[in-house]
Amino acid sequence: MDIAFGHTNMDLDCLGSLILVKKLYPGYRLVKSRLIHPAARNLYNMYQDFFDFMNPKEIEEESIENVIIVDTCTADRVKEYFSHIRNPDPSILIFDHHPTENCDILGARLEGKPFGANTSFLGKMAMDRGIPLAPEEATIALTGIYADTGRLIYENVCREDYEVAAYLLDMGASLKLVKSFLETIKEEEQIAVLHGLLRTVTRTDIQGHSILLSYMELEENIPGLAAIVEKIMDIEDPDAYFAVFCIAKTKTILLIARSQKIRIDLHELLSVYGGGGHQMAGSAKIENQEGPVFYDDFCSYLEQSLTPATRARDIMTREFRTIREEMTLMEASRFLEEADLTGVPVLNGQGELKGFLSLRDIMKGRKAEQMHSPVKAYMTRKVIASDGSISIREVERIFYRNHIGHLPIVEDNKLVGIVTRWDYLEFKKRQNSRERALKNDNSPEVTASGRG
Ligand SMILES: [Mn+2]
Repeated sequence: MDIAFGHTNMDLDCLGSLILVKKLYPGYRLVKSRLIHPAARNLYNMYQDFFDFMNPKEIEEESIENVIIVDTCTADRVKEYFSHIRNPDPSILIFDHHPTENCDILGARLEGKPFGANTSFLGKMAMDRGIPLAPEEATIALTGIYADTGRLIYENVCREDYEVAAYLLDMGASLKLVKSFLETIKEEEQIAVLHGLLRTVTRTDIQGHSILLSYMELEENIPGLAAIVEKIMDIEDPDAYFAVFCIAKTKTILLIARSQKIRIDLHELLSVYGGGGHQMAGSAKIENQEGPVFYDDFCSYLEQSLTPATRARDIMTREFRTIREEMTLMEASRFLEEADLTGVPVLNGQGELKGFLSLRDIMKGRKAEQMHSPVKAYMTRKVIASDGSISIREVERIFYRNHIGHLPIVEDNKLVGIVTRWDYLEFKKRQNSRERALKNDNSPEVTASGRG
């Protein structure tokens, strides 16, 4: 017999992947996990007939020849199945979208693709082979993609996620149903935790990053904590959020983290705690530690381990033009035109920043027929300036709040640079291409033969 399964505590991406395995490898029977992730329960209940799952116990009597594993390459997450496989040496094929360098499944052939969802990986294969899907199957698969990509908006999203989503829509996937399966925060206890976290979460600046931290003690683990953490991420929009839950009943600490920045690599950060996940989403389970002690330790660990954020001084233009306050508006106007600028900082004889003159200010002088007046009569005196240590996020906030496009950077009373809208946009562009390059570097197209 040939079988396929995903990780323990099957989630929506797991189910999406499995429904496609059934199409791609029709001879394989699907085996269900003892645990189904709370977020996946409704979909599972609705569509169980489409999966036609076997229980792990039922495979005990069978001789298993081929095994397909989806959405994990960690032995620990599939041990519940292997304990029922009598055959000591089945051939194993893995399809996984997680960073696959840590594959520890004995003798497996590993196919890795860094797509946002694992379902996209199998969906791409089905699409390329022109395999038709029933609308229900397409709905299941699309739910898996939406779940793992935050509805196609997380940083992990690739072109392929979109392509496969389009293919699934063509196959009749229902967005209405997908949406209903994605509503994860419904239970009263989840809403209570959400409110509790919103009350207690703190925002701190660590190495220039805006970080959310929370600590909460729970009597027992409740389903869907990750969904609650993501909800708070949406509301608060930090660079990263680390939520520590101390579960009294099992005496374990659960750390759930989400990041929006490639510089805050959760996969790497949480590996110290034996945790795992992606760069942008990770979790760890910590045993035998006092909650408050762990929380304090973890906060100082973050202080030491986070790569510093980019600062205003890293992106500012150091070569900039200035004018003197005694210059006439006429001269200033010509100067701006020649230099092709829309505004310029104004300095006094000591080189101190005294104001900012924009085209708009010159217009006012022109209307009043005062072009021979000195710049200082028309310049904006209340210049919004900053020192170079502020984060890019703060630069952004200053631009938006004050409707300005130039931010002079002043240090020791001297103008040392200017951050313009252009500098900011260029930075965002570079950041995006760096993230893409990094993602492509990591594309784990390997055939691992790890033993474990
Ligand atoms: Mn997944």
